[in-house]
Amino acid sequence: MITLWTTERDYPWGTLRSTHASKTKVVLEEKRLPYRVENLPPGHLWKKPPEMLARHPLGKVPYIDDDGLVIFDSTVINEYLDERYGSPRLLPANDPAARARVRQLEQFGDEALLGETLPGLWMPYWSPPEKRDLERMEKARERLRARDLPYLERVLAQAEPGGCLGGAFSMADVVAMVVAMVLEVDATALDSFPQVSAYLERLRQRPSYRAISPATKVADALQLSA
Ligand SMILES: N[C@@H](CCC(=O)N[C@@H](CS)C(=O)NCC(=O)O)C(=O)O
Repeated sequence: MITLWTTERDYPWGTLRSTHASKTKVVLEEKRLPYRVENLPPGHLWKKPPEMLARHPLGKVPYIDDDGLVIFDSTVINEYLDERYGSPRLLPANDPAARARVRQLEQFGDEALLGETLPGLWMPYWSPPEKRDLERMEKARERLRARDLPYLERVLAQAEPGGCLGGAFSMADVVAMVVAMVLEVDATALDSFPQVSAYLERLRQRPSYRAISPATKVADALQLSA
């Protein structure tokens, strides 16, 4: 059985989850792999206790243990799961150009959105409303509107109508699902980005989204994975 270490917590405004670990949850769900969740308190991400550092040298989440094999970093874990457990494949297996395209979109989501833009919007939700840095949150929304969403809108304009980012559902859509999660909590206005808005809504309809949805409480998500 695979164990996934993550951080999740219920709040009155929705259940919040580690964005990077949510990527791995989506892959586990899409591949219908049985897994159990070790839910670390959010403070562990700063304190970095020895048991975390023993499995991840940077003391970050996610990391997994697959029958004694410990792997860290969401992208590495997800590619491992894809290769180790096969169908449905989330990276095109036989076409290097198609694989590069999906990896490129995944990398954009990882670096630009999960790494740069979204923390400014997402981290404040882990605090009560009166303690949130509203200026920081608005700056993140501005960057979304100025850089990240226009790019996704262009990619979607060239994709199959009503479909995914790179043809069939892939690792590129996995990271976009995490974006869907953050923007759902924030109720970010997407009026200027109709393709992105409809696409994120389609992703929220996938059964795998239930495992990371802000509407799914921590305890209920544990039952999904059992
Ligand atoms: N590249 C890593 C990034 C993981 C990451 O930054 N995780 C956040 C939680 S979403 C974390 O553990 N932050 C604590 C820290 O940066 O020290 C991955 O893809 O797994």
